[in-house]
Amino acid sequence: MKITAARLIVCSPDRNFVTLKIETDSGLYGLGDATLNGRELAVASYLTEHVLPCLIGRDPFDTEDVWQYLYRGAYWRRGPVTMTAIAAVDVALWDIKGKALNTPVYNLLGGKSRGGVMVYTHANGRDIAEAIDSVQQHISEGYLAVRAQCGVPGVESSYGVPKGGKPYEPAERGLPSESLWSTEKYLNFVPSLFEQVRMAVGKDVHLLHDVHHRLTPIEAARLGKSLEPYHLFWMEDPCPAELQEGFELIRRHTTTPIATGEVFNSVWDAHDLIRRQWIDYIRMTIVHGGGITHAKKTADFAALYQVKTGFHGATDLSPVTMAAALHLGIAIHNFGIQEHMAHSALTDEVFPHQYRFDGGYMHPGDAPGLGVDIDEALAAKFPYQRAYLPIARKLDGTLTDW
Ligand code: CS2
Ligand code: MG
Repeated sequence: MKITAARLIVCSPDRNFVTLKIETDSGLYGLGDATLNGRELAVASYLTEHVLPCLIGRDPFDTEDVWQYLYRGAYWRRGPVTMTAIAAVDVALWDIKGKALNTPVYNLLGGKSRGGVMVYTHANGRDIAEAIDSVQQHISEGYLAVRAQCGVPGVESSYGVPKGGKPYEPAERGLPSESLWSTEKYLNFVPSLFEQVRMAVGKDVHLLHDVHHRLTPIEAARLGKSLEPYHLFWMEDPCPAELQEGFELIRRHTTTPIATGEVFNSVWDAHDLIRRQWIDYIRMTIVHGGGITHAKKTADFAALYQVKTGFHGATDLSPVTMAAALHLGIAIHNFGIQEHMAHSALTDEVFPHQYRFDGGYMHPGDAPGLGVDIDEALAAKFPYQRAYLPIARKLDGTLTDW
């Protein structure tokens, strides 16, 4: 089998997506997600100008060699744009491979290790009462695990809390918005949030929280200690992770489990975090982490150190990534949990898929390949619109991590 064509479908059904379609001389095609929130066209250009011409004539079954060709052959290595581009090619080739062998991709990754993939979803509120209502709403939908985010009294806007009652969507059209942040107010507030949420939902529901890179290691240690009575499933992205050894300081002070890595794009970003067991869950996901090929290698490396997966799964990762993550998640032994921030109905219409939610778990479905498609005619009705993630400043104006 040979690759005969490779092209991008850039669309914006409620938010921007970049999708790679690779076609073959057998008539089979595969899809890959190339979406990098706020930098979508950088990846589109990298693929169109520098990658796709090199694919024509190659055998789509050669996923390992194509991956190495795109990784080592570029000379310049790693980074979110490069690794998202490589991921899109890799996932499309796995999709083709599954279709050609008439089997779901999970059967090529070890088969099913579990009946379904436990997922968590996002709950939020402008205040604690609203946040509790949102958590309880998702529990009533069948979720066994819920992330809780809340407005912080005295802080203009907090990460993860939508404005104007709309569903939370981090990227905003137009130029980057600016929000103010107060670590002190946040650290003084969050323990009361989880004291009241835990009291409202009882001990069995898995509760998660995303700090979103905003603390120093000692501040994260303080937060982790203060949350121990509420036994969170994890405290996510407690601080920026360029300084991997900063997590050792957090680890020294608290037993609250730690997850990080959604902004990572190769195993090297997490090498020390994993082998020192400074984290409990690795979040680097398929679309930004080099595809199924590299995500599986990273998961297998993490398994050696008792670190589980907790892949990123926000709405800015397309249903193609959701499908791929579920195929990998149902197969690997050290699966932890999968984020599932449900896409909009329009997005689901553009990307018809087999995966389904049932009683707190998701299943990728048994269609050959990934079990996801794209309705190109419908996608064409929603052209790309530049959008940015917000930026954040401290109360004194200092730029900080959003
Ligand atoms: C968040 C994301 O889902 C998460 O854990 O960190 O919403 C993140 O802010 C966006 O994916 C960034 O594009
Ligand atoms: Mg996050």
